Amino acid sequence: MFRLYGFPTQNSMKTLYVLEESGLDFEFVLVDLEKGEHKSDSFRQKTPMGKVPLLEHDGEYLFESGAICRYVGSVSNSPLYPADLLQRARVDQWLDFFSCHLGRWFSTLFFEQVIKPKYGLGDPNEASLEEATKFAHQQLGILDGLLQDSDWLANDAVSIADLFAFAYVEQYRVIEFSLNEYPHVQAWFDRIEARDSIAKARARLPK
Ligand SMILES: N[C@@H](CCC(=O)N[C@@H](CS)C(=O)NCC(=O)O)C(=O)O
Repeated sequence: MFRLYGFPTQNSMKTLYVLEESGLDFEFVLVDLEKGEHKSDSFRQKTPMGKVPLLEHDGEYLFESGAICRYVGSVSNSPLYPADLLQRARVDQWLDFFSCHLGRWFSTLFFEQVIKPKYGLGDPNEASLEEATKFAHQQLGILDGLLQDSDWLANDAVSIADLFAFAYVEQYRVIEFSLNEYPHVQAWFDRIEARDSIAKARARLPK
């Protein structure tokens, strides 16, 4: 039995998309961060840091979105996370790249432009915005070149890396960011968004 505890922001969305695409049977449990549900004793007993996403599998708990995506790909024996070690490492390299670099810049922009004003956390930090914008454009330019020759990030096949990265990049819609300069990134994004798993995952979220 798989149960995913999450909230509709990028870290949970990565895992929700991967679970849905893997075809595993699972339940989605909303942990409403706005109501502080992640701070409850019952949630803290499941996960020490009190963060989402959290995966429950047969009474065991796993936190960290990257670890959850890799685990789901492994236990489902899915081609989304290839068994071949080099191919698997090529998927891993994109997970790590998005966590440490391009996804991080999108998350910074989201935090500064959406989260801070929404929750009264102060003015956007201009230096952070400038740094994130500069590196996001630099890295998107390189990614656009790579996606000119391939439909997917790794091994010429859709993988957990594409779904993971998609959850970061989709934040462009709510921040002041355009993908117009990156037609191959936009085409890759549209290709993922057209998959049934994305619609099914989104349908599990509260309206
Ligand atoms: N590195 C973690 C980040 C998890 C995380 O920061 N989750 C946020 C929501 S996107 C959270 O639970 N925030 C509530 C809190 O930190 O109190 C992952 O990738 O899973």
